[in-house]
Amino acid sequence: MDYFNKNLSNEVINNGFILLPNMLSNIEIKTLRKLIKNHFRYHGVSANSGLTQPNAAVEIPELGWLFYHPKILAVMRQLLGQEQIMFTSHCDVHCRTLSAWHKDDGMKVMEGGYFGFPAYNKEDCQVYKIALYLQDHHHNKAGLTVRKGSHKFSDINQGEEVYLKTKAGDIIIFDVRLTHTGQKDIFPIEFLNKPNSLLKKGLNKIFNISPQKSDQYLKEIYDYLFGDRLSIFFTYGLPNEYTKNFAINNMKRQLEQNKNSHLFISQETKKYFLQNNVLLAEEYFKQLKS
Ligand SMILES: O=C(O)CCC(=O)C(=O)O
Ligand SMILES: [Fe+2]
Repeated sequence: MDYFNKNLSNEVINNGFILLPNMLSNIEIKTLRKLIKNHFRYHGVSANSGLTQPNAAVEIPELGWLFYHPKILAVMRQLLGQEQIMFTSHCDVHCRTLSAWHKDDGMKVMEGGYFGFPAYNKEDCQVYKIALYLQDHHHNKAGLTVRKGSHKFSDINQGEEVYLKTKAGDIIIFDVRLTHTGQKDIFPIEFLNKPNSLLKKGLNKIFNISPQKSDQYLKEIYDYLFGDRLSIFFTYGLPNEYTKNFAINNMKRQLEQNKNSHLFISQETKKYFLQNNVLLAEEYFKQLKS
């Protein structure tokens, strides 16, 4: 099934990422927005000036269909070059969060990162994350910016910066070792950054409002005017030791953030994964049981 992009694997192996337009329909995006907004009314953990739900494949069972969506599975199989692929159970959902340059290989989270060691030059290390933004980002800088080719080295300052102009329904697939960032500035529109910093200085001088407090107010105003910035990140890989280690160690991080021990996806989602011939890294999570 080659209907996406003939050079998919080459592009991801060389650059570390690819943008695939129109993977989800408007109705699917609308359904996801509703589900996630509702979820964050009562759940989620505070992170990066917004809310995050780590381990969302377990914590939000209604998301199940997204992980075995036929288009997503087909593109992952094409990328990995084989029928057998593994779902890692990693899924973070974000609402109104800000970000900074980082990699998702866990090197800043635990000793040796999720792979157990720096795996930047390992060819069999093929663990790929899907980024799905639930609104357009082609007219602002609140989507994903990546450093091209940076999955091959540890220095997060290395690699040409590329902003990915996504529309709701597009996906980005990227190597978890790739350096990337989401929205860095409260106003993700370049020409507003200068007036914003002048405004903050003024508020500080006249009303003695700290830059942190005014950042918080300004962000609330921006979010109110432009709507909640929602995104879903989830990860698959080749069924091998790299993917298993990534899944186990990343699950430790997710549980720590959630302060619980909810390890397994629902029976219903598991059934559909198995029907779709997807291997589950959760088979190796028994060792995480406390
Ligand atoms: O906030 C974003 O858009 C990026 C999030 C991200 O990089 C992550 O969840 O690892
Ligand atoms: Fe990330």
